[in-house]
Amino acid sequence: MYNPRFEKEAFKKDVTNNIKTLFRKELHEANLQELYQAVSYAVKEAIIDDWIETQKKIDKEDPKIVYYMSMEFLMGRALGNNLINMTAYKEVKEALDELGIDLNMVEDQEPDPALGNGGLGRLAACFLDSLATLGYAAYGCGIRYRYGMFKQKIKDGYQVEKPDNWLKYGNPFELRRPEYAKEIRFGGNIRVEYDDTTGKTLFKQENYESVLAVPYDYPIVGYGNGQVNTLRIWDAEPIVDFQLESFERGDYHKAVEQQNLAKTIVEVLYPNDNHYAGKELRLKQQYFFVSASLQLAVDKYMKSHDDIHKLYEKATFQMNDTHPTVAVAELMRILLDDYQLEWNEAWEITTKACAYTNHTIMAEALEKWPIDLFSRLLPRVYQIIQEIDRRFLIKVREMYPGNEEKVKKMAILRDGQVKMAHLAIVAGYSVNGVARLHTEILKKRELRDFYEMMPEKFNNKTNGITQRRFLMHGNPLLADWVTEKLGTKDWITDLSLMSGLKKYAEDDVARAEFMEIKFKNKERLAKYILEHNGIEVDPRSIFDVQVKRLHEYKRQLLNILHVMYLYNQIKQHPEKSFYPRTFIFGAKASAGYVRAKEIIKLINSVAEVVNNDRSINGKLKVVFIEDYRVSNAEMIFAAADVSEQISTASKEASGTGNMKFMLNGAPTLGTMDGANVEIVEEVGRENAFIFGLSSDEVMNYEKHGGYDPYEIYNNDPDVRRVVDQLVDGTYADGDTERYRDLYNCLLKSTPYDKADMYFILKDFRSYADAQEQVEKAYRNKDGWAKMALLNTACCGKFSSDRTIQEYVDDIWKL
Ligand code: NBG
Repeated sequence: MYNPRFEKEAFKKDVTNNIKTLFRKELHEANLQELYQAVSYAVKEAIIDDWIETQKKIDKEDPKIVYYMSMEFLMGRALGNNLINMTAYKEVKEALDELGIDLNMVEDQEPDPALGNGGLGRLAACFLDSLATLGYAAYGCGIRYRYGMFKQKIKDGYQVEKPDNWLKYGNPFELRRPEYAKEIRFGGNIRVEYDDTTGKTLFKQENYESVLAVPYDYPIVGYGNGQVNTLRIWDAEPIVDFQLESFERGDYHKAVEQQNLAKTIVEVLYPNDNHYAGKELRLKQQYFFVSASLQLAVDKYMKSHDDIHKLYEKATFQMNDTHPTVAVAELMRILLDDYQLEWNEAWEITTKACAYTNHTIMAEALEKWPIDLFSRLLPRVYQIIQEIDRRFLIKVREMYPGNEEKVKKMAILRDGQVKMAHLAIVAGYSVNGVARLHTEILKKRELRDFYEMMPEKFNNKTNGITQRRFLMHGNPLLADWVTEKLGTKDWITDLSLMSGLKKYAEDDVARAEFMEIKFKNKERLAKYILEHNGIEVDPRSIFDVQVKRLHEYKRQLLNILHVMYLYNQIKQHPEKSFYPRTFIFGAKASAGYVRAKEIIKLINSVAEVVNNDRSINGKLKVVFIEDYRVSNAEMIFAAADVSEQISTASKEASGTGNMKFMLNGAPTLGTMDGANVEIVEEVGRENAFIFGLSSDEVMNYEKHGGYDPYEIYNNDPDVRRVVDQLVDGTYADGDTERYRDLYNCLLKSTPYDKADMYFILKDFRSYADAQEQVEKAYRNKDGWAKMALLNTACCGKFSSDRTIQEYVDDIWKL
């Protein structure tokens, strides 16, 4: 794709000019941050033309538009990615080289836009990349948080959270769009009025507070196709400027209130992954961006169409988990109150325009808002939900006469709560899970009643990831190798072509090249670890990696207990040969999640002891990488030998990190959970290390009240030893209480939780066995190279391009 703006001389001139106009400096006086800004503005200029063209094309062709509604977009850095997708990375790198500027160092100046927690937010970002690359018209709709995911520091082994002021230097890629601002109203009361002339009943909100939602647009560049879509995220501003004028009018109080509401509403991303905290401000955030996005979408539609009844032919709203599901009631409100439609008309449009994706079966993640809070904050929306519920329950009773159990289980409003998932399913035209196993569990268990009543709505869309960021950008050496071996770059937009690499698994030279690339990536990571952790790790050791949010169900505790076990083994049997291993962790714990933070401390304590024990000759190293985020993730995936995907079976809806490791040639060590099942199906069981209870076994134990961990503790001396080491002071400078809670949660039931509810001790032995298999396999250089290479070769299914095409074909029908 040719773009004259990227011609070397032109680009160099642009950058030099930008330094001048932005900073009143000459090039050689600019610091790295200033260079980053200057380069980014130059790239933005190149994007803008395509952005305008894309809008024109959309206006002309009038396609159906996807609105991907999400509280989170974990975008990661934009500069490098935009260059790659504009197919200008190499040219720009060279141009900057000629100016004596290192593009990598410039890229490192960009703060990671971290407007998301983990997999759910990153999936949204991958989807936007794929939508643009496949040439579909799509908007991401979200919130422009002032502070994104906190920055993690490790102090004395403990996590400390620091605010992420990502907008400190401004964002060169964003565009403020005040002309699209919308008013959003909260609270007050609803006055019902009868309009004599039209014969309609009107619902007027009074005594409300309101804020102005102002959108910022970010370009989403498709790969090599000139398509530039938009991520539209909303900022809040006070409606009345906090000015003397209102002070004089006696509105001082109101002006202050509005100022405060505007300031707080978009202040910060809630740092909970897979966990619902029920905070009022969070509900405000949800309604705020949903209402603004819907109002604008309807406006846009009405600008070029006259029949609101056909809205669903041109717009579809995909709700990313329950977080934006207030959308169905808000769309109803707009249609009923602003467009004066009858209920049935509004309902037909809504139920043909909204679709819902479920991302978890973790009970604590399900959003259920207390009715008193909900109705106070959103009085009109609540009335509408009451009516949706009333009509729905009539249907339930029709279908299951006399079965009040069903009514209880399926109601949207029940037990003083608004059940958002139920609302989404009742009003959505599609309900999908994110991996085959997850969707089956939804159908058979969690959402069974809904599935039985409306099976046609349910479908699976196995997650995917973008190879543009996670191979091309994160692992350029391997990307070039793939291109050379396949003799084409087409895999960049068609990952199924990777299967063409399979034949190289039998080729000595290719295998050696593949492992040489892995080694270089391990050296790159080792350098990063030395710089950031002060720990020296040997790139020849096995890099065994678990990076993801910290959560009990993801079982980082199982991993570290196993490291403790290995350490015991090495100490007990110094004569036995042991292949050197580096265990690498990276994880943020939600700020209020005490046990998760204890696990981080434990990992760091074990690291401290193990890394400083000279008697083991560096055979074992443990590294906790601080502030795990998209930018360092790219480097970590590229360097991994082993991908730890060890969640308790049935708990991880899909996982997407698992796919990024696979793409980069790291075999999975995991349970049969989430998308691991499909990964194993693609690569073959012999090219993965599978262990542990199956999801059926886990769910069966759960049904019967759990299992007795003492049985294992009493019979397996290795397990007993590591569990006891939690409370004998080994990893706590003699303090026997520091990890008492972790000890207790493994062994003792409480009125709230079963003992070892994540089956850590139950799975320990089979995990240790699988780890032994890993070591054995790694010793066989050829065998390992083949396995690693086959993982890369078999990852074709896991491109988000494939996932998005399935959404397009089966759900959105674009
Ligand atoms: C997460 C799941 C992951 C899944 C991502 C993306 C939530 C609520 N769910 O397993 O835990 O990969 O969603 O679908 O964050």
